[in-house]
Amino acid sequence: EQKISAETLEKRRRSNLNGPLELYGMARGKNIIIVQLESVQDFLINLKIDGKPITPNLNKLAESSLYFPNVYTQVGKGNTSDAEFITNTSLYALGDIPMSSAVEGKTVPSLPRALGKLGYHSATFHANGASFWNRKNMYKSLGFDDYYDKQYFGTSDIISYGVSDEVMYQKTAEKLAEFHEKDKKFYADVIALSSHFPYHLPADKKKFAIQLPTRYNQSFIGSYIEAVSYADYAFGKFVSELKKWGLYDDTLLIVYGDHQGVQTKSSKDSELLQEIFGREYQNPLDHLNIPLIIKIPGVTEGKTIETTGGLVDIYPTAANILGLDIKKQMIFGTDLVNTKMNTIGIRFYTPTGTYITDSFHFSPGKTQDEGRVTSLKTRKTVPASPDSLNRMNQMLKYMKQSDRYVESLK
Ligand code: GP9
Repeated sequence: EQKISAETLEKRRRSNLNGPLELYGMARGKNIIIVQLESVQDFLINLKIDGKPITPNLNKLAESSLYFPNVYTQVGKGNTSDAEFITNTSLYALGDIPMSSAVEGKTVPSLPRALGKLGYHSATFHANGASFWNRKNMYKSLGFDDYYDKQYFGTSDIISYGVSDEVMYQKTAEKLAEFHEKDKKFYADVIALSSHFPYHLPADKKKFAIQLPTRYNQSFIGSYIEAVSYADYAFGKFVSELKKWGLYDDTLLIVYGDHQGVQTKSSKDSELLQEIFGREYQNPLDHLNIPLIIKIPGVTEGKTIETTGGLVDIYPTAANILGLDIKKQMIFGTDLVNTKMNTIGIRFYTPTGTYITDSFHFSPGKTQDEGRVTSLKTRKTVPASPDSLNRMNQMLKYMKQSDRYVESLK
């Protein structure tokens, strides 16, 4: 098996980029806030139900940002914590073991480490305890300076595993304002929580969420949409807080969904999804599709970038906008602003060998003859061609190289 170097990866990335680089260094030296939204899928962005938007605050942000509607989750067994890992490293999750356990005790090259060299202070913010998902150890491996968890956020106004997103964002903004006052450039990795399964929004929070029509009553999809709508409300308050503290205009803000949230518990759920999509809900093209929004300080004109991407691409995309030099780092993703075409591998929630390109989704079968290709545009499925099977083998090699690299880290 061929060993790969950072240089080879960089060459591969470069050969697939449109030059000269767009948006390069546009947010150099700015503060960075990454917001990882729990269970938020892309179809909710700009969706209206009987005329009412579900995520008005995210929609508004997307209008003045780069919005990537074709990005997919790539998490494995570590779910939310895997999403944190992939975003901060541009390495594939191994799949059958949470990355927080896989890298315990190791030193992983990462976004917080790269920013640390430039004098940034890095911290994570999450309302649950940091021992959940072994995060405490993962944050150490990733080189974060600090984490703020349950101990900092307290136990008032609980939704699911921790304080409500409203409380979490408010206290996060206060802490960021403190960093700012002390003249510390910061990178904040904020992991929202309120829209966590099983999406039981407390009665006193319902007034902040979308009021769904009665046909959504007692449905799982209705509860999911309501919970995400509340998460959007709380996110909107975070944006106001950042503005209040004078942080918003000086910050690169990256927002994305960590992984899928929909479950079809009953035929009613399937019917509601059919109504929303105007066709059958598909896995993985609908199910694993998460939103990615990047707000560049000073840029007010929005742009939709259709390139297919995965969590693995967030770091290199941010690095281009920040003007960060990642040449010497093993980066398995690509810069979605400048890449000509992209292919991303997905496993664990889909059979190993699954990949998505800018035009199709490849699904491996048990035998080569059973491989299938689905067009992103028409959603029509046809048998896999030899070319698409070759691409699968290339993708598998690539993912293996990422795995070997993770295993080789000390
Ligand atoms: C709790 C939360 C759990 O801390 O992050 O995440 P999930 O169950 O979605 O992986």
